[in-house]
Amino acid sequence: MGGACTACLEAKAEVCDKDKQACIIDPTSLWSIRPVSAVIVAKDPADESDWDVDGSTPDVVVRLACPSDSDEAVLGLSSEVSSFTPAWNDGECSVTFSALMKKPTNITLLDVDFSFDDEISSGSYQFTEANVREEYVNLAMPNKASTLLVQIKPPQRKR
Ligand SMILES: [Ca+2]
Ligand SMILES: [Ca+2]
Repeated sequence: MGGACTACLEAKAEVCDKDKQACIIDPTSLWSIRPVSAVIVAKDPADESDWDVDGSTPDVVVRLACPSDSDEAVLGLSSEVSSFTPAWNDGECSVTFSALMKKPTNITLLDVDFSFDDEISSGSYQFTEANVREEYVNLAMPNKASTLLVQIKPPQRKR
């Protein structure tokens, strides 16, 4: 017995659901949401002005609020990258698969300034199991200011 479960993917944190005789993603498995890269439009769509007064490239940070199994969100903050096509290696937040399926993840892109930061875009995304299986999701952020590629990083394998 258990033939259907022999193909469960350890790399995707799959476990066997014995009742369904199927592989499901372990609800307690810990994934990371990571900003990979973004494409920022040349001008702020709100008023067609440059992101910075001198017309220089925006100084982009990504703020993530991952859902958790409690009411408290888990935050991630990327480093600042000055580019219309910024890319990051940090800024991830961790989330259990069950929390990720139940609640949306909040994402904010900011242009860092001396006084008040410009909000480039901010949105709330309910990721799906299909997103998790595909691992990379390209999000069209609200107000058409940007697109953001995020990675839903599989759990590190225990050794
Ligand atoms: Ca600015
Ligand atoms: Ca700036």
